[in-house]
Amino acid sequence: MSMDNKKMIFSGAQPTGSLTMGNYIGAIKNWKALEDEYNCIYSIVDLHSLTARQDPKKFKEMCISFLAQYLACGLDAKKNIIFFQSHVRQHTELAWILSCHTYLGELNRMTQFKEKSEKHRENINAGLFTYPVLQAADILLYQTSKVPVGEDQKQHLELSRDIAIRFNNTYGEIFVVPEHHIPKIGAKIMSLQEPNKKMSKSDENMNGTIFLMDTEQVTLKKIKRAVTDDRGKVAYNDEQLGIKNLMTIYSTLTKECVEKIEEKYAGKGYGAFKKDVAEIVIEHLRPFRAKYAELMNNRECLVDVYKEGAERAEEIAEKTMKKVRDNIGFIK
Ligand code: ATP
Ligand code: LTN
Repeated sequence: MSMDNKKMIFSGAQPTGSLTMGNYIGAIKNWKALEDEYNCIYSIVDLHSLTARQDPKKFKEMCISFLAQYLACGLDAKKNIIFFQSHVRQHTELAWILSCHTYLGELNRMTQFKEKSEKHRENINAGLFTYPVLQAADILLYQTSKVPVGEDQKQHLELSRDIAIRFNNTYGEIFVVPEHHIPKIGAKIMSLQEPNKKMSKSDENMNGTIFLMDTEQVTLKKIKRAVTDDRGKVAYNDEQLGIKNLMTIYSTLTKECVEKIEEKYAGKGYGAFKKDVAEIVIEHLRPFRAKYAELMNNRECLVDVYKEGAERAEEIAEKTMKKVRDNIGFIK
């Protein structure tokens, strides 16, 4: 990737568990779509994952697996910078500085913090609370214009903007003020079991989540068992959240509009529809699984990707940090 005057994109996902259809449709599929038009930086945000307790051995393996999953989704390591967040020290340095410019009241309003601390009452740590500040540092370090994420990250993105504006007003124009890039359809894929709840990789009920690495049989079973309703009509509306969710998956993977899907299944039952959704998902994921297996058998190639990624990321991050340190008044 040459550092021409293309705008910057930054995004990331936590390497805990494995990628879901929600991560893919809400974020990663769109990352791929942006790789020619922008300079894209995609991070595996391992520091963020520490907000939950990790077993070191398993964590290491999950991180490598995540890198292979990113690449198996089609992200091109030549076109994009792909790296582990913990390899670029500037993230934590900027996070501290930004935390001194973020108000408790702002962090208190974050719904992700409320939800996660509700779910993990035994470990409500300070990192969980300041998580959005580290996220702001990730984004602002790279002079990012756009951040492709799912709907659930909108609030964190707004906070990143507020911090950037406040910082620029205090110390001069240092940061680009980022915008979120949220897809019109598919920004919030729902759980197959509780279609009023976001599909999530940390959900206890694994039947609600389609993992990209699920086997074909498991994918088929999960989709067949997806919760629907008793109307018996394939229609896209908020009264039929389960069907709406399956239609969203269908539509984003095939690029067919929902009206067309409604037409196609008029008069047909949910059984036929679900079978087709499963087939589409399985077909879509087949190359992913093959590529993933190949990459996991070629660890050296993965090491090259993350080492080179960190070097390239650090170069950009350090440029921003120099400006930050200078404008704050730290002695050189
Ligand atoms: P966790 O369950 O560990 O909180 P998660 O599944 O929510 O994880 P993240 O790593 O927090 O995944 O998110 C990575 C990216 O995927 C983010 O941009 C997020 O907005 C997007 N994303 C996550 N879940 C969904 C979903 N169900 N629908 C659409 N986008 C999603
Ligand atoms: N908080 C995000 C992951 C994340 C991120 C980022 C996304 C960490 N840093 C920077 C976009 C930009 C999440 O999906 N839970």
